[in-house]
Amino acid sequence: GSALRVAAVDLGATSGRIMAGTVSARSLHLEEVHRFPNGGVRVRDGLFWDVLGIHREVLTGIRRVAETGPLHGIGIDSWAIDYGLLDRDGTLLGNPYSHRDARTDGVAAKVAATVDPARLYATTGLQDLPFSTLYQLVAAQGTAALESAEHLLLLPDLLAYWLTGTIGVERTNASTTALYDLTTGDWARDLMGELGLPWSILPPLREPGSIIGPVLSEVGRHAGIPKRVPVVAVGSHDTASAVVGVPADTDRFAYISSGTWSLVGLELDAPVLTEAARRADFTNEGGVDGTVRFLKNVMGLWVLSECLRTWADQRVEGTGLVALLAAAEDAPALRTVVDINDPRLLPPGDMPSRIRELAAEAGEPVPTTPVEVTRCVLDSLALAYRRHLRTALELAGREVDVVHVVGGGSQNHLLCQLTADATGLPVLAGPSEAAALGNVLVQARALLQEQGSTELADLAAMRSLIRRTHELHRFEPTPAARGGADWHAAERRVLGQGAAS
Ligand code: LFR
Repeated sequence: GSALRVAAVDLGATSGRIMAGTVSARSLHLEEVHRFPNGGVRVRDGLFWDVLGIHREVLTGIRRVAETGPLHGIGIDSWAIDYGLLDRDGTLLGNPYSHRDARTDGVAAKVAATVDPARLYATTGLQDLPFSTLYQLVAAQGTAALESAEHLLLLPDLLAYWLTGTIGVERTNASTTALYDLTTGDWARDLMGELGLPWSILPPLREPGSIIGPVLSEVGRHAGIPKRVPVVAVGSHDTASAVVGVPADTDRFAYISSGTWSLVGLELDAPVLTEAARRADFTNEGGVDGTVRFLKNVMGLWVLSECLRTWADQRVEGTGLVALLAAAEDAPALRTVVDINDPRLLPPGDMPSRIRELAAEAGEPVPTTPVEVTRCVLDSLALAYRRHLRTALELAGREVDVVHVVGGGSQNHLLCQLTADATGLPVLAGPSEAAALGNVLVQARALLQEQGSTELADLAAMRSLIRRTHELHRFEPTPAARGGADWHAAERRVLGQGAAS
């Protein structure tokens, strides 16, 4: 058949991108038509998303796709967990909070007093992140907004609602909220009821790959988007789309979706809900086509980007990313390692100081220069990948031959090399726009199905098309790192730091 051309909206915590994706049986091409900065907006003591601004940028991007060629579909993915509330008129009740806002501090412990954490894990299968949607709703209890709410929408669903007028929550993203029961495949209404949360605000679930509906004509007219373009539910959790975009050619692979967060894990057919998995605090999120994303959230390049922001604010010389990475490559390896998942690294703010505090507290040499801090962050990330990947394999009873690194972090060659060294496995890096590719491919399959075509029938077919059309970088463990003795010793140091999470 002829090529399909769709708009993939891929929203990250630090930037949003709208891509034109063109797909045929033998070709897959992405063109970035619009990119805009994103970030939390502080209002008094709250940290919010500028969701109307995001909506405007999304419309601009979609219009640009339409202006430069045909437009057959629109798909939206974003970071998970955060949500907006609608009142009974369908009006947004205040700005969505960022999950990095402090209102959830202490909430997890409060909930644990009511709901046994073992039961919470058996129901949701999720790593106990302090900012889950569940904990955010508990923090919002008693607020006028929650009391007036008729509908809860996750961010991609809110944006899709503004395009189509249709209310629903896509399943992969629902699975990240801790409001979703992965054993029944439905919302965890009982759990919400026990916590006194209004479960009736949870909308119908929708499947990745289903058609949400056409763009409303008045929306299209104002925004310059052609009539009746279908909005398609993709894996609306960006990590679900990124895992679709992992160009694996076997099932013996692990992945790291490397962006603001690093999501480190495996694709499985069934969740791992053992007591060992709970103690290791591993996540079972829902993937496209019924797969399970068995993974660990690692603090990710957030730590480095907050360092860069701090140095830029303080006008520290020589702290551009390229220069820092080049210098960090020559800096002594594994000199300072910290527990990169320490919850104190979660909020925005002066990150280099917090890294120094963690190092001092752990009795590690305190990194002083930006280069030393950068090297410490990258070594500590690679060390976390090593440990969590090994744990994932043990818990799932699996073996792998390769680690696929996708997302923006796949362009960080030093981190990729350290990852190969730390894990002792070859790293295949790229594509950096895996989430947008996964978004495009799931849309394309849905639109092809409408035409009666069975092209791109499964994940293997989608991944094979990515492999044929995108170049990957290969990183082998360096001979000096073979055997992993240095990494093993460094890991002992971090684990000795106490509550390594
Ligand atoms: C990555 C991501 C992670 C999720 C975190 C917060 O962008 O979606 O998967 O845990 O952001 O939503």
